[in-house]
Amino acid sequence: MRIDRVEVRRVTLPLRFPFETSFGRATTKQFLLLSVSADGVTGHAECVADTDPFYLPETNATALHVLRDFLVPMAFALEIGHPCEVLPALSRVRGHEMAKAALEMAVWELWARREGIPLWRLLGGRGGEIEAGVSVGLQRDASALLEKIETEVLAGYRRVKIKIKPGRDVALVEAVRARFPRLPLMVDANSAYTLQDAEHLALLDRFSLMMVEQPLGWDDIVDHAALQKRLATPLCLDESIRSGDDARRALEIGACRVVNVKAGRVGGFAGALAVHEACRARGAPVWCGGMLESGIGRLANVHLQTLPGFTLPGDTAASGRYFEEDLVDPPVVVSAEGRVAVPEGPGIGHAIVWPRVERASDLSEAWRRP
Ligand code: OSB
Ligand code: MG
Repeated sequence: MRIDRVEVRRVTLPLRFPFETSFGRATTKQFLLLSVSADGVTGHAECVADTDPFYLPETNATALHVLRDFLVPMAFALEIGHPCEVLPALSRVRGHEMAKAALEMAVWELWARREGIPLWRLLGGRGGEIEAGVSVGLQRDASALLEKIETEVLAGYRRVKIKIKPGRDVALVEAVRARFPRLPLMVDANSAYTLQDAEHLALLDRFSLMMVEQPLGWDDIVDHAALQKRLATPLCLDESIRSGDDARRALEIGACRVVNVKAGRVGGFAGALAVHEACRARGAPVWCGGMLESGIGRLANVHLQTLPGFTLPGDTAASGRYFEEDLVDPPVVVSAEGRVAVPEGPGIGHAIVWPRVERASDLSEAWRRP
């Protein structure tokens, strides 16, 4: 297969409420939507880069630049025998995993559509349902946090993750534990601490947390390995894992015991499959993270986490938690039991509502194979 055309749109959706982490506060979600066409079939994928480089170095602007000037021209030159060939073919470009992933994942989606199969089948997963967890941002105070968690638990979510940062950590977790003694609970610091905080972070061991996600440097594994030795609670890495090799190295040195996989952070589905394999081979559980995606990226996450190594609920909330109106029809919904149905239709399996996409887009660019 040769790619004929690639189109990118920049889409902005208002968030239903601000989402605050240790690195910032988001009130809107802006992302690039990639559409890749070959032989009259088009596949779509959402880029997980943001407007700012506060989570990882890429931004929507860098992703657009690297796609336009490097990745798309390289992709036009490929004769693709299977979507898993795309990521290795882009390896001359160093880094820029999010830009690569958007292009790569659109090729997988296109491939599934042209075969008439759901993405999960192409990825080697299974149909049925997945278990949904929810990521709760930093709140005004402990009582606001408890109220928010109450709402999410009543909505059915099977696992709650709360964001922490220095000054807003141990006491908050203590309050949540007192109110929800048996709730599967974890925390995510998005790199807000240093190894100096090891003793303080060890105070979290009292609360039977499932894991502590990315407490230290966004590109670190060595300090995380030192911290893991001083913590009984498993560490989970998010930002630091940008390839299957990163996952292998992190597990080998004991930097974590669990891995958060976001295909968009590891170069796409091939990267996610490699991380999944590295973890499976070492008996480490993986789970699927989220980036406040619209339904397009959210459904890609649903399909990915049907693979057997995904033994823990992911950050895959319902469309309606973040967006008044999502870009897919039907929207992604979470059942009262905290489950999401895995689509059976071709590709991501839900229809994209193009008039909504067009209304939310303020920029588009398209390229044809020369
Ligand atoms: O660290 O997992 C993270 C959102 C934006 C950037 C980073 C993260 C997150 C989340 C939200 O935790 C997960 C979701 O999409 O619900
Ligand atoms: Mg995280």
